[in-house]
Amino acid sequence: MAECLFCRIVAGEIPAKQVYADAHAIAFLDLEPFKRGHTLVVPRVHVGDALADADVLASLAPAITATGRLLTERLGASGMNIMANVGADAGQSVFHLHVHLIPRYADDPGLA
Ligand code: DGP
Repeated sequence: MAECLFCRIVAGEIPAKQVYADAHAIAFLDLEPFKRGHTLVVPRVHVGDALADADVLASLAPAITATGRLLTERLGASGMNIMANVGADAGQSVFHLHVHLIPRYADDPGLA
């Protein structure tokens, strides 16, 4: 059994609310959402963060685009923050590359 939390979600060993999947990535709702629909896009292979492997990072692009469009359409978001934390000092808490998609809505308060 994999030790990494997100490897275990990818393997289906830990449940998550999946919103999108393709050959390279899955996207599932964040357990501690910053905004409604806050979603993580995660590669199926284990790499530690967004700077670890350019090919793996690039392989997420279709999933990021598809998931972002899906969230926008389904939730009526009027904007979106797309970001990745790299390293504990930047706020990374799970050390399996993940890209945050945070839908934004008219009149909601800012990130800061
Ligand atoms: P970061 O701080 O950038 O490493 O983001 C990690 C995110 O992962 C954080 O927003 C909360 C989320 N998270 C942590 N554990 C779980 C889990 O077991 N399931 C889900 N769906 N999300 C999780």
